[in-house]
Amino acid sequence: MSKPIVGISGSIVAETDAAFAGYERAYANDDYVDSVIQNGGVPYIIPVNSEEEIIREQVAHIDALILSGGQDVCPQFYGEEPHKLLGRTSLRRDKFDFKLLQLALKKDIPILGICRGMQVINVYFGGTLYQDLSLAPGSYIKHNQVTDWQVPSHYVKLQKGTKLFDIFQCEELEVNSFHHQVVHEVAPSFKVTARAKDGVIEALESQDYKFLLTVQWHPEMLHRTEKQMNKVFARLIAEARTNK
Ligand SMILES: [Mn+2]
Repeated sequence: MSKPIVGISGSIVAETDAAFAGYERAYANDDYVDSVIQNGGVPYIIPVNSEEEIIREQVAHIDALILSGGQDVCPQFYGEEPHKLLGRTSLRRDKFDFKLLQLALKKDIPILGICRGMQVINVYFGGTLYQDLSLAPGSYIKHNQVTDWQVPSHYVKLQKGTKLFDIFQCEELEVNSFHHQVVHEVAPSFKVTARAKDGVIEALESQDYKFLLTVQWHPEMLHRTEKQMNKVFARLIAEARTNK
């Protein structure tokens, strides 16, 4: 049986090396690629572009989608002015991610949103974000860890009776944390599936779509050191296989 093709939303990085300073490169972090391979899928990085017809063709070729991490979502998409603590945004990438998501939903393939990907999905479905953690009442945990990325730093509590709980089969999970924004209002038709101990929302899932899950942490960065993190990729790929 052929392996499912897992699309990974790409990003753009401007080269800092002097000879090509500012030169744009299309990329995705290699950990997404390896997480897909280690769990039985075939990874394809989907480059950012603004052509709807091209994005439609890109989606036509994938069996599952990972919306990857990255910049803050432009607050205009949830009706807010940019707060002074807003981080770097990319309007080009927002537009691409929204179109990619729209077309992937139409095809009804399994989707996993990671970090920025979770925020993109929440905003797409009508939710909002705190533009910075300091604006989230009660938050006291460091969610932007300055330790190694493959080391977990805080706990999340999983909600029973959710797909996420079904995947991990435990009530508490140690995760890494590289975000300074968090979900504020949860999009209608989504439910919270995990929270940090300070109440910060760490995972969501759709109640309408068959498999539309989001996590605020980075399971791909942990997949070698914290073996259970592979489970979320394994499930995404298993869903893609039954969908094929
Ligand atoms: Mn966190």
